[in-house]
Amino acid sequence: MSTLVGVIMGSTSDWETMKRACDVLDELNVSYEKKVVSAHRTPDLMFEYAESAAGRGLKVIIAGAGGAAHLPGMVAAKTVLPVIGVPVKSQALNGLDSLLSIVQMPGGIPVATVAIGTAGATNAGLLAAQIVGAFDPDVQARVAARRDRITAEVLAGELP
Ligand code: RP5
Repeated sequence: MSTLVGVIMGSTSDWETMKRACDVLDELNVSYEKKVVSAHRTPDLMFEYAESAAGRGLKVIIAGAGGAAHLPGMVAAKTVLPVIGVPVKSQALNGLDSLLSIVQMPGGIPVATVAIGTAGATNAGLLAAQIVGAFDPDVQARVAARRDRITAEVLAGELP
C-alpha cells in the first residue's frame, strides 16, 4: 500500500515543530513520508512534489512553514489533495506572520490551517489521520481510542 500522508516543511529548522505531526501519525500507525520542501529555496521541487502527490497515492499533505509562509498555499494551488497548513512559530513575530500568511487564502484554494506551533502540528497529524480514517475504519478506531484515552486521563486527574 502506498504512503498516505506527506509531511513537508520549509526548513530543517521547522522539524522540532513538525515532528509532533509525525509523532501522532506514528502513534496512530498511519503511513507518511517527511521532506524539506521550500517555497522560496526549492520552488521547482515544491511544484514537482505537489503535482505528483496524488498520483503517488498520497491522500493528505501537511505543510509547515514560518515567516512569510507561502508553502502550504502554493502546494494547495498545485494539488487537489487536502492540504493542512501548520504555522511555525517565527522568531520575529512569534508565528503571527506565519498564521496570517497561511490562513488568509482567497476563496477557491483552501488550506486547512491549524494553530501556531506544536499544538498545531499535533492537530495537523490528528486531522490527517481523521481524514484517512473517514475511509479506513481501522485508522478511525485508533483515533477514537486515542480520544477515549484522553477523556479517561482528564476524568482521572486530581487537583492538588
Ligand atoms: C521558512 O523560513 C521556514 O519554513 C522556516 O520556518 C523559516 C526560517 O527558515 P531557516 O532560515 O531557519 O532555514 O522558509
